[in-house]
Formats: sequence, structure tokens, C-alpha cells
Amino acid sequence: MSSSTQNKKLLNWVDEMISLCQPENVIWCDGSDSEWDAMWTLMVNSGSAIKLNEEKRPNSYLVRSVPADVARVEERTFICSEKEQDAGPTNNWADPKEMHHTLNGLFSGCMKGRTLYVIPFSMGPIGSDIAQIGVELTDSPYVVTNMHTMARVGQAVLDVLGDDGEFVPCLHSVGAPLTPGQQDTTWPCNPENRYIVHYPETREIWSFGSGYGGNALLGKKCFALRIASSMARDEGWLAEHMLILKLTNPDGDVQYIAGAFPSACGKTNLAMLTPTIPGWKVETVGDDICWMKFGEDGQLYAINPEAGFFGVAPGTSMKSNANAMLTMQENTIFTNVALTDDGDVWWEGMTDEAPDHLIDWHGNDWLAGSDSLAAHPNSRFTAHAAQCPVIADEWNNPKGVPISAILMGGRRASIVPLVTEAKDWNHGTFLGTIIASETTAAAFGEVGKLRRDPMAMLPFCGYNMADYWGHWLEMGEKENAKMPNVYYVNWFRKNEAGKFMWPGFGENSRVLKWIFERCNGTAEAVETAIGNMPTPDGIDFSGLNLSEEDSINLMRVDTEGWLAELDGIEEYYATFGTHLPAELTTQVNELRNRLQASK
Ligand code: SAT
Ligand code: MN
Repeated sequence: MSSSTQNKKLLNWVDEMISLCQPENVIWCDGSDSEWDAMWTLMVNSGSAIKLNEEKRPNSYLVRSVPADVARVEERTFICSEKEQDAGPTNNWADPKEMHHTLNGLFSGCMKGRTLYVIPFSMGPIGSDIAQIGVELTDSPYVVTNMHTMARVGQAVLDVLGDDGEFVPCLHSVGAPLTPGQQDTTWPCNPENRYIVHYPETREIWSFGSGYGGNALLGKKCFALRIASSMARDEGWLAEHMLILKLTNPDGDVQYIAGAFPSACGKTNLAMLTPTIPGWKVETVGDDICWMKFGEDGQLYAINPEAGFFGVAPGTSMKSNANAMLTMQENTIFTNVALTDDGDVWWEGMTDEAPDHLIDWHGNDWLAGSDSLAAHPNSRFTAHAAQCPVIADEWNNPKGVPISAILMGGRRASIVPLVTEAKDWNHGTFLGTIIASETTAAAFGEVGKLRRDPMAMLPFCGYNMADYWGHWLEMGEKENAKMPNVYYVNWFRKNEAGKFMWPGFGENSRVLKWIFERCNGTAEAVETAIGNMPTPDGIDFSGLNLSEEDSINLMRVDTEGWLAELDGIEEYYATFGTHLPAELTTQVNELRNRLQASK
């Protein structure tokens, strides 16, 4: 374990942070297998991790967090821009000076008795023009192992960084210093003092008090979305919360499609989908984040900045997503899932029947039929992208892949049809801004209430959301820009009996096929008030056993419903004040006129 660099900015920053955090040791990480093994030996010996059965799940580990630290904490996530209005109404803002002061206090001596790990990482193929470099300092060996999987880590990154290259400094501490001789806990954290802080102007990330997921793996949402989105605005590219998939038709022609979906809409499943239509193939480029830059031909080229999947375990099964199951067969970190008696993992939805006995995510005995969940609903697997059986060869291509279509998806029981094509880029941007999901469980608040999640970026946009919409519109105005087609999709429309009309999962390939054929100019569309829709035979419903009524209603333009929807959209837009781009008001007015005219 060692890496070397002459980069002054990096060396100075590391020195400064060492004096602030006062760790007992400092280790420069190299991303090697031996480093992975050393971290796990440490965690297994301290009781923080359990090695899974080597025969069933080679080189894989189970880690349990504490109940107070199981997910991202949006209410403790801050965008500290100089001006409050640059964070906008959808972000928590704090004054950068005051926040620096608060954090300097918290970080002072916070790594006493612990090791500080220096993790140089690349988001995206090392050396790609679209990739970016970050360096995370952390006192969590669990974070080190996750970063091994989720990013490219080690000396190769420092080599690209060179003596004067730029990187995003990412400081992380679990916020639990140890006094001499003090026994550590198995999941050190500091839930009372969590701060996930971003300084978009100076491009820095400081995270304190949590060891979990996006709070601690700072390359992911903090860097690749919040900081990168503001870099992208400044530099004329896009950093998006999107999957990227490669779709191949029976003739071997290829289109690349990106897609933004709010949580709980099946993004990972779509990225790894097994098509039900013969001869079509889906391969995965990414399941969560997409960075896009213009190529010389004016097309947007996308990379997946990540190197692994940090996927939700519950609900994942050989039926719902066989490719995800096969991805996590080995070299995988499991967090907050249940442990089986033979040293393997289990979660709700993995099999139809639960094993008779498990150790649940709290570490307690659990018997089949118990009222409590064996795995936490936000329990996760961390696995290498390269292990995915349907990973596209191009996933590692530094040039990226040319994007033909962008999907915008929501979870809507009514009004929004199965698929609508935007008339043009501005209309597509408008569709992105109106993505919303009806809340399905009490977790998000009142059931049936709309949670607006524009471009699925609500918790991830590093600046004013309305300025971000403005940036999208501006991207389309670049000279020679060939913007992707945009599609609003909704797999979740229900009929009057309250049943989902669309089967989803692999059958979504039927919708992808239409989109593919729109992109290569071989499918027709009908213009409607809300956008272009498939002709009656445009999407093949054969063999689905849809009722005549459902197959019509899936695509029905609900004129009254949309008119009512517009009032809610205008209300929402109004919360952005003068930052709202005029074009979006125009889009609302034009849509209203088209709907009125179609009555
Ligand atoms: O915890 S993460 O932010 O990495 C995953 C998620 O919440 O979507
Ligand atoms: Mn995500």
C-alpha cells in the first residue's frame, strides 16, 4: 500500500488535513488486491465485517451499520455557495464561511486514534477527456474498500494527475475519534453531528459523521452529481443522474440511451434488462450516473463515471434482475442484508420463501414469518461493473458512447402515458422538469402526494435548479449541437381497478424498440397535444394479454388531467422566482393552448 506524487496542491492539502484531523497513521491507497485484503482483515478482526462463505460468495463480506446511519441524509446535505440564491429553493444552503468555521471545529482532532487513508480516484476511465480526478481522505476502511469497487483508485490516477493537475478534494470522517485504549465500535459514526457539505465554487466536499453510502463514498452523489453538475454548467457539459444502456436490434445496429428516473422506479433493472422481444439485446454502460460532453460531430458522448454498482438489494432476484444477481456472485460488499446459516446473504424479495432462520441486519436471530424485515429496505450490494454479465464492452471506453435518446421517467398512476416523445430539445427539457412520482409509502410523506423530482436530480443538483434548467436549454443552442431525442416514459399507469396496466421489467424492451426505431428514423409517430406518440401498431403488445381497454388507456391523452397538471407545474415553477427560464413558461403556455385546441 503506497502511492507517490509530487503534486504540490495535493501534498499541501493532505498535510493541512493531517494537522486538522490528527490521525494516528496515514496510508496512501493504491487500490490493489492486497490492500483490499488488508482492509478486510482489519474489519473482520475488529468485528466490523463478516467474511461470507468462500464457496458460496468468494471474496465477499457483510457489514452492518447502526440503525441511525442507514441512508443518505438529505436534511443534513448542504450546498454552500457564496450566495444563497445560487443554491436555490430545493437545496439546503449555509454560508460558506460559517460552515467552514463549524466544520473546522468538528474535524479538529476527529481522526485521533484512527488511520487516515488517502484515496486518489478517477471518476470515469483513467485519462478520459470526460473523466475527473478526486482525492478522498477518510478514516473508514469500509469506505476504502467501497471506493476500490466504485471508482478507479491508485497510482495510475496520480500519474494522470501529474505535478500540477486539478482534483476535487473530498474530506470524510466518521466523526468518532478514539482515546488511547478506547475500544472501537463496529460501525463508528456520529449521527448527531452529520454534515454532508459541498462548496461548488471552490469544488470541495467535506462530509462528517456518517459512514453510509452517498454520505461517505464521496465520488458518487457528492462529486459525480453535486459538484460535477456545477462544473458542467461552467464548462458546457452535463452531469446527470442517469443510467446508460446499449440497445442492439436484430440487424446488429446499435443505439445508446440514457435515462433519468427518481428512486424506486427500477433504474438498475432497466439498465440490465433482459428483453422479451426476440433478437434484441440490452447491455449496460452505467446504472446511476452519466456525464456527457459534446463530440466534434455535435453529438453528446457519455461515460459512466463509476466503476461499480451500489445497488439496493431488497427486491433484487433472479426473476427481477438476474444480471444484478450474477454481478454480485463474488468480490462483493453487502451492507445491512441478512446472513444465512450457511454464511451467505438474503433479503426480502430474493426468493419467494424466506429461509427458516437468518441473522437479521441488526445481528439478531430472525425466523421465517417474523414481522420485522431481515434486511434493511436500503441495504446494498457493492460490486464491480466489470462483473456484470451484460456489461457493454464500451463501458470503459474513454471516448464515451454517443447518446441518441434520453428517457425521463416518473411513477405516475394516472395522466402520464407509457411513452411520449418530446417535439424537440426545449420540449424535452420541459418534460424533464416535470418528472414526479406519487409517493407509494409513508416514507416519503403523504401517500399519493406528488414528489417533484426534475431530471431525477432533486437531491443531487449542486446549484439553483432553475439555473440548471437554463443550462439544459442552453446546451441545445450550441452551434452544431445534435441533441438526443427525449422520451417521457411511465411504467406505472393504473387502470380504474387500480391495477398496473403495463407489466414492466423485460417487457419495457417493447417501448425501447419503438424509441430505437424513432432514433433511426424507421418508426412513425402521431403528433398529439402532449408530444409525439406511437401509432396504434407502433408498440407491439402481442402476447401480453392486455385488455383492449388497457392497451388504449396506456397511451390515452388525458386532456383534462394534463390541464389540471399544468396548474401544479406553474405553482412549482413560481417557487423559483426570476431564475425560471422564460422558455419554460412558454412551454407551459404552448402546451395549454395545444390541449385547449384538442378538446
Ligand atoms: O447512498 S447513495 O447516494 O450512494 C445511493 C442512493 O441513495 O441513491
Ligand atoms: Mn441514484
